[in-house]
Parts: sequence; structure tokens; C-alpha cells
Amino acid sequence: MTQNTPTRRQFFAGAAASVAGLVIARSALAALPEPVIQTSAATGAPLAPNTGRPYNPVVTLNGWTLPWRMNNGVKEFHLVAEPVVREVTPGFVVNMWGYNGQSPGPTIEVVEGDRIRLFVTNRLPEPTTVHWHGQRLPAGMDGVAGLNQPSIPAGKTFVYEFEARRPGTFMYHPHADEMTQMAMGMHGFWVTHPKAKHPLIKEVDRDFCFLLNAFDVEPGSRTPKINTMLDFNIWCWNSRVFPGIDTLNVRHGDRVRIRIGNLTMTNHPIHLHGHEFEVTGTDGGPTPVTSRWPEVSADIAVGQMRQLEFIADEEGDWAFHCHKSHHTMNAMGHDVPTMIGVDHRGLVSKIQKVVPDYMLMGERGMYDMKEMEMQLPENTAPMMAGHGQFGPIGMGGMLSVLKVRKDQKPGDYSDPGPYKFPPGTVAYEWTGTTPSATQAKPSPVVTPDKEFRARKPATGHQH
Ligand SMILES: [Cu+2]
Repeated sequence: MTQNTPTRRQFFAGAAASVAGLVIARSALAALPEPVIQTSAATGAPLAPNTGRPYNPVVTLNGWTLPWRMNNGVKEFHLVAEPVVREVTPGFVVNMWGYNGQSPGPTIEVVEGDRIRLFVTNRLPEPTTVHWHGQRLPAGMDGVAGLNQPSIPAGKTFVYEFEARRPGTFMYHPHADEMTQMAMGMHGFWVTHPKAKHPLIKEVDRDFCFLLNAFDVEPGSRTPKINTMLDFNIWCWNSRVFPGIDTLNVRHGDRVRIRIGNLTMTNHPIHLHGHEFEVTGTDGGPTPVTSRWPEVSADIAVGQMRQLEFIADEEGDWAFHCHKSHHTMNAMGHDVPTMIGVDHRGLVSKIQKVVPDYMLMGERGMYDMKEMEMQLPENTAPMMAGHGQFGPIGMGGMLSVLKVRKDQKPGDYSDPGPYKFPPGTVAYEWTGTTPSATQAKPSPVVTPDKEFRARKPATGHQH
């Protein structure tokens, strides 16, 4: 792959090549920083800065941070927009477009006041640009094709240069053929750390980030349908679905920050169990302290970013997920007819004479689907998957687990394994007799003395 202009054949070969790590000839890009490629979907270790101002690096869930080089005081990064193959969960890979071997692209971390130069090489089969969402910068660096710059033709490299003027939580994505390129997985995270102690930005022990993204991939296929507007079936955090999303592992008592950006076509109420958090920042910057209140769910609208912060002071394994129930489910959960209460006795064998593969689903609810090892088309994420220490979890999509442990070492992000519940603290089965139900006494009938007047028997309060 020494030529810069990908041919049609190279484009289709490119997806396969990137699995093994795309090799770019150094001679062709001699003056540029060598592009760094990452093809593993594992959560990368935080990238401690070895040049420039110090900061406490973030951890990108199932992602990584892009290294830079220092050139006369300027931080230089090299992004390569290209077709990639992403493992969305074990057994399910999707052809995507991304940056430097992955979708999402690598996280970019800089410090307030840094001078930044970003080289963007386009190895897609069509023009692209990069928009630096939320940044204060010169208009000519804002990346809207046609409006702020000519688009980057296939095979060419453009240079963006600006100062990171304000600290905060940002992202980047194309502003050229957005419908295709974002539906194919092109976006990445950006964090600008404060240059000094900031009155609205607390130092934290753990700083996680990820993007919400979604794809429409027919079961058995591996390329997203880019024209889908609403009916997506793969609901991702950083292009991963449960059980493929890594857990968030923290030490008991840690101050934890989770930065989330939404690049799907709908909102996601992100819900944390066992703790209350505050929203300490948006893509507009840190929020005033007087605007913060405790929450256990934060709705993240399309194109928004939110920073959630809390003290992890409850030991255990805590679910952390989108509260839309269809978003904690993988493909095949959407077009199944509701069968609850339908008596199918004797029916299946008759239907199977006409439709040999016919299978009955859901006449007692969908719970059985958790255990069912049904024959899925090749390359399909099971609708509900994942096991906990008590059995099947029965979810997919936008779900992970916050693991809070007393013995987790500072800076150790490794998975401590399942929580050891103290004896007597787990919900248990009642083994005594169950009394039969009694009918509650009917509420006394109150005749309103006026047509719209009612009396609440419990309080006697009149409306
Ligand atoms: Cu959601």
C-alpha cells in the first residue's frame, strides 16, 4: 500500500488488511508523524504524557489514546480516516469506517493552552473532513466541507492547527457526507485537561470516556445499512455491545468521572445503579456548582456530551446502562411479534410443515430467550447474552458494570472478577407457605357534591 490514492480494489481489500494492522509506507509520509494504528478492541491503558504539561489521563472504554510528537512546542497528531473491521462483541464483527484502525477513532488528549497540529490522511473511497466538536478555533479549522474548507479528497492529507482554548469534554467527526460516514462509525473522543487547578474541575481518581453510537446490521451480514434513520438494532458504547463492553473497575472511595457523548439518532437516558452522580460538565464546559443536583439517570441528547461524577462509596457490582429497554438488547429483539398469553399447543408442528425453521418465541415472555442457544445466522450478536454469577443476565447493547472494590489498587483498571457478596446480603427465596390472596376492601364510594369535586379517603383533602 504505497500509493496514496486507493483504488476501488484496494478499498475492498483495505477492510481485511486493517485487521492485521494497516502498514503505511514511511517514505510516503516522511514529513508527517508516523500514524499509529490500533486494531485491538480491548480497553487501552491510560496514556501518561511524557512531553508537555502533565495531566491525569483518561481511560477510553474499549478504545485508546492517540500518541503525539512534540515539534517545536506544537503537539502533532496524525489521524488516518480508513475502512476498518471492528469486533462489536466476540463472534460479531462489522465493516466500519473509522480512524487509525478502529471505530471510534483514538481519543485525543491535550492540555488547555496547547498548540495542536492534526494531520488527517483520507484513505476512504470518498472525500471527508474533520469537525472538532465544541472547540473554540478559527472558522477555517472548523471542518464543515464547503463552508469552512474544501473537503479532503481520497488519498490526500490536510492539516488542522489551532490552540486548545478551553478545558472540557469534546469529540470529533466528519462534516462531509455525514449520513454515510457517521453511520459507518467515524467519530472519536477529545479531552482538553485544565492547565492548572480549576475551580469547577475536580481532580478525580478515575476518568472514563466513551461515545454512544448505533448501527443497523442485518443478522447474518456485516456491513451497516447507512440509510437507516431510526430503526437501528446495534446500540453501542464505543462500537461495542454487552457483553463486549469492558467493565468500569474502581477502588472504593474513588472520585469517578465518566464522560459520554451521543452520536446516535436518538437520546439515551444513562442510568447508574447504587450511587448518585452530578453532571459536572457538558461540551460547553464545566457546569456552575449551583447548577448541579444529584441524579441517577442523565439524558444525553443527540450531539450532546455529559460528564457524570460521583464518589464510588458502595462496594459491589452495579449495572450501568441506557434506560431505554430496547437499547439493552441486540439484533432480533425488534421484529418479534408479541406472543404473551397465546396458547401454541399443537400449533408448532403444524406450522413447521409449512415453515420448517419456525420457532416459537415468547409465549411466557422473552425470559426463555436468555437461555436459548438458538441457531443464529453467522456473524450475529445474540439478542440477550452475558452471564453473571447467578445466571444469565439477558441483556445486550448499552450495558456495562461498575465494579467497586476495597482492594482495587489505585490506578489499577483491571477486572477484579465477580463481587463476593457478604453472607446474608443477597435477595433470597421465601420457602415458607404463601397465604392465598385476600380481596382488598373496596374504597368507600364518595358522592361528589359538585360535579368535579372529589374527596381522597386517605387524607380527606379536598380539591
Ligand atoms: Cu439508549
